[in-house]
Formats: sequence, C-alpha cells, structure tokens
Amino acid sequence: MHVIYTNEHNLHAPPLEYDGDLNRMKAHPERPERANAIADALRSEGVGTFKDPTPIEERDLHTVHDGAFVSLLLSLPDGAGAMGPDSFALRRLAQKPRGPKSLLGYYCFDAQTPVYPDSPHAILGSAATACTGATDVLAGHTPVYALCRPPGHHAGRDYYGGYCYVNNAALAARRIEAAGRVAVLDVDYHHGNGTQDVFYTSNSVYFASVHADPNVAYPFFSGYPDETGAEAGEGCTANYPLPLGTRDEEYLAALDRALSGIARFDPAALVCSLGTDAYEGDPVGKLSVSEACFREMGRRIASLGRPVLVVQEGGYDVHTIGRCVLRFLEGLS
Ligand code: SP5
Ligand code: ZN
Repeated sequence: MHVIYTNEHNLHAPPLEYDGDLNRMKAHPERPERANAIADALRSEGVGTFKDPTPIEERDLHTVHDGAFVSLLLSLPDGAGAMGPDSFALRRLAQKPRGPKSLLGYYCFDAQTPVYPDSPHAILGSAATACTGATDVLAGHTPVYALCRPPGHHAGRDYYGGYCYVNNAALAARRIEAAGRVAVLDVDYHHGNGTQDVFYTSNSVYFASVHADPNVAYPFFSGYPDETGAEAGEGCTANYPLPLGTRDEEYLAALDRALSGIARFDPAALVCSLGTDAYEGDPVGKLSVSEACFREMGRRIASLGRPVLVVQEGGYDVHTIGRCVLRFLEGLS
C-alpha cells in the first residue's frame, strides 16, 4: 500500500484556537503531532510504503477552487504575521472588499482557521499529497493512503474554515474523474460541507457523509438529510446525521445505508475522507465509535470492490489517532 506523506505539514502549527470563549484561547487541536503520530504508527507497524507527493502549483488548485480565493490564501503580504479575519461576510449582503484582512473575512467562515506565514507550504503539500494519491489510484494501486494535513473537507470552491484551507479530497476526486464516476464517502465526525458543495450539482461525483447531527455539531449549517443534490446532481448527495453519543452498531448501520447508495451509483473508484474524530476518546467529537469499529468500517468499504483512495481529514486524540487509522487500513486491505 502506498502511503503519500510529506513532513511539510509541520510548517503549519496554529498554537491557539478561539472557540467562542471570549475570556480564554485554547490549545489548537489541529496540530502537527496528529500527522506525526499517524506516520509513526504506520512506520512502527511496518504498514505501507512511504512516498513523497509530486509537488503541485497554485494553478493545479483551480480544478476545484476560485482563482482569487487561492491567490489570497497562498500569498498574504510579507510581514502580515498570523492572519485571521475579525469580520465575516454574509455574502447575500456583501461586496468584495480590498485589503487582505477584510478579504479573508470574505472567504473565511469561522474563527478557528488562522493563516500563518508558512501555512501555504503545508496547504500546497497537503493538496499535493491527495493529488499524488489520486494519480496512484489511476495507475492501478489500491488502497492508497494520502496522509494529508491540514485537512480539507470543510473548504469549498471559494471559502475556507473548519481547520481546512483547500479541499484535498475534492481535488483528488476531480483527478480520478478522468477514469469515470467517483464516489466520495466522508466518515469524519463533521459533515463534509465543502466537498458536498463542490459536487452538489454534479452527476459524475456522488457524495455521502456519515456525521454528528448538525443541529448540535459543527458545521451546523449543512449536513441535513434533505440535502440531496441539485440540478443534474439531484440524488447524488446523501447525508446520514447521527445523535451525539452514537455507538458502533448504529454507526455501522448508517455506514451501510451510505454504502448502498454508493453501490447503486456504481462508481469506478471511491475517495474516502477519513476522520478519526468519531472515536469515543476524541477531544473534539462527541460520538462513541470504538477502535475495533474503524477496522469494521474499512472492511465494509472494501467489500464495495472498488479502488479506494483514503484521504486523511480530522481526528484530534494524538494518543489514539495512529491506532484508529491502522485499524481502518487493516480492514480495508
Ligand atoms: C477537519 C475537522 O475535523 N474540522 C473540525 C472543525 C471543528 N471546529 C469546531 C470545534 C471547536 C471545539 N474546540 C475544541 C475544544 C477542545 N476541547
Ligand atoms: Zn472532523
């Protein structure tokens, strides 16, 4: 199994997160130790052949993203330091302002996704990791694991947030689309709003997501069962929200429903957005999925019998994230 990985992600290390508590910033959960823990776990178990991604350039992001959006993200002014907006556009009201900080507020939808001077290297490295994984799947390798960081599934065509800057899984799906219909299965704890949005009107990419109920879980404003796609893509989006505290049996029942929809769509290949934040010990997620369940998830996904690219998304318990990924890849192989 190819494992695509670059340590460039270490260049992106936001120290603190604003989570709505106006009195205190918290340690940022999306930290380099996450990906380093996964890489260490795979290496120490001798799982996979590690391979550097083939570098990509800004223009390679345009298959999914708006040009002005990525150019702002990747080239903030020198000396700008840590950047985040303090005002957010409600776009039905907004015009596009000039000035990098206010413009970030046009493209960003939350306060937890800061841009630091070296973040662009990590963002491009993470996107390149997913794209190289896609190329390997097109070349006949399966499964392939793209150890992406930062994650990507909350980023849309022209917006970012949720610790995500560009959408790694969507970039990979677009690349694999050259071989035929693609399904994206998102098993991160959070709804993959960005990926859903990118493919919402497409009938060549199916999107299914199993996640915590957005009434009470981030990203709140999408991930409901009545979101089923639009125009040519009507029927090509499926959401399976779960109550907080959901355990293995009910989780796997929802996964089975998602997999039946994918089987009916009959894709040539599958991209799996893997978050381990549904794990019972995760500090951000509030579902109750066991380590053994990750193996069973891998097994059921493998039973579709399609080539699979796994793209790493969230998962914040650095002590168990490696084991959850190992179990999942074990089940998949
Ligand atoms: C890729 C991904 O999993 N993004 C998730 C973004 C979730 N942001 C909202 C979580 C805010 C909670 N702050 C952490 C509290 C730690 N106890
Ligand atoms: Zn997540």
